[in-house]
Amino acid sequence: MIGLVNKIACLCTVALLIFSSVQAQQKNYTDKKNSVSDGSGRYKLWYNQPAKNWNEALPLGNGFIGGMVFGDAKNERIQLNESTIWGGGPNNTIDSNARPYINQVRRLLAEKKYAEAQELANSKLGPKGNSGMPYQLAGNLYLSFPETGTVGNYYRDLDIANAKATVKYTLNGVNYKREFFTSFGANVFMVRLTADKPGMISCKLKLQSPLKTSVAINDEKILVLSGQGSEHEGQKGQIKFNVLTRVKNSGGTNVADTSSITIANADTAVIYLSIATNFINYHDVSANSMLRAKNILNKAYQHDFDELLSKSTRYYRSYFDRVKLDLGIDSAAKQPTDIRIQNFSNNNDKQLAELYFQYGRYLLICSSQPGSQPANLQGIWNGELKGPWDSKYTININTEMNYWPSEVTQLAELSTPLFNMISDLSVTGTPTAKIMYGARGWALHHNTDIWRITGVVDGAFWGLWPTSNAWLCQHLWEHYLYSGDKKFLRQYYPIIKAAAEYYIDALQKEPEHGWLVVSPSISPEHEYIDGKNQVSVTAGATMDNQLVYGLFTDAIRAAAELNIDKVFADSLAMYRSQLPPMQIGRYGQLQEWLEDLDRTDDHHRHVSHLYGLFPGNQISPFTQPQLFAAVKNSLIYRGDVSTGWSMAWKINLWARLLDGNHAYKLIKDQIKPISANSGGTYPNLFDAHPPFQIDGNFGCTSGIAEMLLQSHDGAIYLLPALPDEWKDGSISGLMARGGFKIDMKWANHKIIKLTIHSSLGGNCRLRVNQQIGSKLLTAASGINKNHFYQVMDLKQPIVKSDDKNITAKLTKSWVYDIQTRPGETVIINN
Ligand code: FUC
Repeated sequence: MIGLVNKIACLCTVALLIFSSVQAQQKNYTDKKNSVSDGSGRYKLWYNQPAKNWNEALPLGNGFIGGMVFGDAKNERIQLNESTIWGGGPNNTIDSNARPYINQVRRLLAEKKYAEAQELANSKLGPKGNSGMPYQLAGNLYLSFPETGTVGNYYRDLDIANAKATVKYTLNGVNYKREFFTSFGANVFMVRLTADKPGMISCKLKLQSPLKTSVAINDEKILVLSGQGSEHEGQKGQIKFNVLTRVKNSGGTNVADTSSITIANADTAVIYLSIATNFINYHDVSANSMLRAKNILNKAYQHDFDELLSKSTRYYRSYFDRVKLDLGIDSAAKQPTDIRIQNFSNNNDKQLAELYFQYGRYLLICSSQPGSQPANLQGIWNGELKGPWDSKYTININTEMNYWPSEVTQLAELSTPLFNMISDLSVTGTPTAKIMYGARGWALHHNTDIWRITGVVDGAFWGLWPTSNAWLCQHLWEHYLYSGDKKFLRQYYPIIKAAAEYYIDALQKEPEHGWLVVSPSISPEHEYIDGKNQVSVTAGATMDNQLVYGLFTDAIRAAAELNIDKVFADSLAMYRSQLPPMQIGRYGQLQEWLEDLDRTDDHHRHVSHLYGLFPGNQISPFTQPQLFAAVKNSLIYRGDVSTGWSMAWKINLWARLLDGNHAYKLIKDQIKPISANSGGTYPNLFDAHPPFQIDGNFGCTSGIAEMLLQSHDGAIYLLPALPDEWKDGSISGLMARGGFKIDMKWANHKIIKLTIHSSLGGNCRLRVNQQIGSKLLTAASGINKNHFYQVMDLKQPIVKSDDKNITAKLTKSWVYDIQTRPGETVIINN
């Protein structure tokens, strides 16, 4: 083994020597080597300096462990995460005294005593000391290097095509290189240190953590950090974890003292690092973390860096390579990433939009893997003991947004952790439904954590929102729509059904119209003005109505797909007919609440009532033109600039409003350094709420996909919202509902080549903004017979606006049908 390591080290040294002589001939090394024009730097984030702070460090991860690489030449820091290191321990937050107060709040809302309802909710229905547990960091791996002198030729990158980070620099005439990756498969964090002269690698390794920890060296010369998650809000810290580090060097020495490892005069050194916890599931923390971490480390240690890297890269690329986007490239792309972010809103750096799109896919692959926890507010990367909003799961938008790109950008397997969490929540939410609401089924509020809590957190003003079960179930149904996987639907149907049962029992009859409404609830985190009071609690918020309408519809359709439960489905249809219709208010807007309370100067970050447009698939420009126009008015009133995730949502919404230029304007608002009044993008391309929140990254990736392809409302709409800036381009591998995979190339806004891969067969109905003269296509007529394209049958809206003719203004489009067989590929050249 050592021989092999030496050989590899020699090869590396030769390669480095060749590399450095080439480097010497190049004046402007970084520009040339990393220019995207030759393709080599297309998927690289790169910089001419180390990270000065966390938001400049570069993220690596494999769904289980994560690392932020800072890249300082003399003092390297890798901040480490493991997805199951959380504060507290198994618990739930169900409020067993809540029910009578919920009933009282319901009565007050029905009597329109809103301020009183709010007061009662605030005093009686808030959390009882526990607002969920924080996701915590494991600690840091520090490498300190003894060299003094001035660092030259500094270069740092993250290659998202290969999930690998690199740091290079010259010091005292030696060219150094550091490589980092998080192994998919072997589950270790890997570092390789090399130099172009022998014997030049010397450094000291230390592990540190702000959590309660101890550090020691064990018999096998392994550096061991043993730690424990924090006690938080009365919950004892029950997570135990271990970080293990072992070095394999060629040449020189590698000596351990009591709390560090010192490498001296090595030719090459490879660092293996594993992290494991005692977490088994939300109610079981009985695993042996040390044993787990040792097994992982020892197994990985039998393999060389390159061997682990090539296996890991192969796995990673099996996801990443599924979608290719090309929007073109220009000279703006020659700059380092931090400079490109600063310039993006002025220079139409098309390739940066492409990089940002792919970065969202990279981040999902690295933070959500089958068997891992779902991506939380920070994905898997959090450098604090108590990150922003505890770095947990906010399920009134943020967690859902994390998974918006997964189906459409062909990463559906990565939703498995979300689906598993929904299964858990359907269990922990059952007593919540029963005890708090006297209902069957399952329910939870606007947050959860690794322990799958389901009670109200952060105060009733924001937290008394019980409709997240419906939104989560939408992801289950959508997975079926994309995949046609009946086995999956059969497995999850009981969870969808139980959520619907919750609403059958919990919906309240609203006195004025007799509509069935969710009460009490809120339009997420927003408030209306009642006299002098700001009030959030309400009955029949538009988003709730849409969510329940969607849930009932999906449950009815799921039962039909599975050919089961007809009686139940019929009863749901009856309840669904009693839900409130959408209402167009006095300003021509879609009302956010049951009463017409919207304000035209309201720029709140949440756009909850627009759920029906996206991701709800309920509002069609073709069959609901009034609603479509009202949504547009609401969005215009809300404005563009906001927090990171809010802008990302608006990209999707403007795409659904078929306005590519406005969607692109939002991309420009998002890909820019943060300012005093808005979110934006950090130098490491992380989305800024601010602070860092990963949802905006995922939301923007999804928004770009929605601009290029949509597959709801009865057809696959190709290039529905193409901005002027992207008049030429191509994309391959985007998914459309019904199991269609689409590749297309366009020039001057017109599709010139289209490839449809049909995995399930059936009618493929296309909508395009151009005529396509292909014998393969016939002009479409009637309803799309493909059952994955059924359109939701909505109630007619109530229009209060004076403008009774409010309607959508649409550009002409053409609709074609093409019959496909399962497994067939159809190519259309135009
Ligand atoms: C919701 C949002 C905030 C933030 C938090 C994590 O509370 O309203 O803006 O995104 O989640």
